[in-house]
Amino acid sequence: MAAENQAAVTPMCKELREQFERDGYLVIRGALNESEVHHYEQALDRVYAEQARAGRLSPEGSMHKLSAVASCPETVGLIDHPNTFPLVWSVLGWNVHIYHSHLDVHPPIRVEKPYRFEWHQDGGRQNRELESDPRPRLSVKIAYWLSDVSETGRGNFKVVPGSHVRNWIDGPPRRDVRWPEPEGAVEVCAAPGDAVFFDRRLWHTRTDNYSDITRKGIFFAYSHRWSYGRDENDELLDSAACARFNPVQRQLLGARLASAGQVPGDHQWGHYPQTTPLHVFLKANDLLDPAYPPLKP
Ligand SMILES: O=C(O)CCC(=O)C(=O)O
Repeated sequence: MAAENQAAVTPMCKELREQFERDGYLVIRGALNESEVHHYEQALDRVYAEQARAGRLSPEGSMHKLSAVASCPETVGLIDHPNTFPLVWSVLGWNVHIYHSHLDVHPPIRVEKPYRFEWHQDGGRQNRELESDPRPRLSVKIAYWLSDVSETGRGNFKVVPGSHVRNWIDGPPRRDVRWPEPEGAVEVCAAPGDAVFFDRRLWHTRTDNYSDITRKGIFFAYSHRWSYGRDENDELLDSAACARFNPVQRQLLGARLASAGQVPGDHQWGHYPQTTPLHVFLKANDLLDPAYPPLKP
């Protein structure tokens, strides 16, 4: 699936940008076709079976495995998928990487779980350590759905539309204290192959899956290369598999791009656009945009 220069040449259109700025998320219907869904689902099932054999599932049998491509190299084609990746560079620009990713499998829950308030914005301490209101976006995330969450109650992703510009939502004094759902919260419904693209500041939560369908999804969070990655890809980047990835994919996975005599940190900071594969690709396709600072030539 990892075709050379897979990144597509269609930037986010004005209407989608307005919708994204208003709601904090977009649903991309049919981002993956049927055979892609099959391919990625099989790969995810393989990792799930390995984790099950190794006794690494949660008590209720779920998997939340970090570093998606390192854990499952077959998923590499998702990271610069032509139907979704243009949304990432349209918003964040070319100096990006994947800082956090996960493979998720959530089988039906048979015994009711204790209540826990799980609403959050992504980024952990970013939400304490940044002082502005609203806090800056910093990252965006794509969720690919491989199971059918087209009806509510199947462990759907739940969001408060428009909440990405609010630093705070009302919540309980402790996470185990039952609390009303935030006003306006909706479960996002998606068919297999749909993707959800969201701003990390969007208040969101996973819901418990009490349906009969195992919930399966793969998540990739993108941020700028000057922010520290949470994924662990060192072994992957040294592996034979990585040699088959295209240059943009290697950039996204955190490959060292500095050449002899260059300070690696300077490269991460974006000092060398001419050897940053996504910049090279966007420039070659005339996709740099003087009107949008992250994409200024
Ligand atoms: O799994 C979900 O539906 C939500 C995932 C989530 O909370 C996250 O990606 O930060």
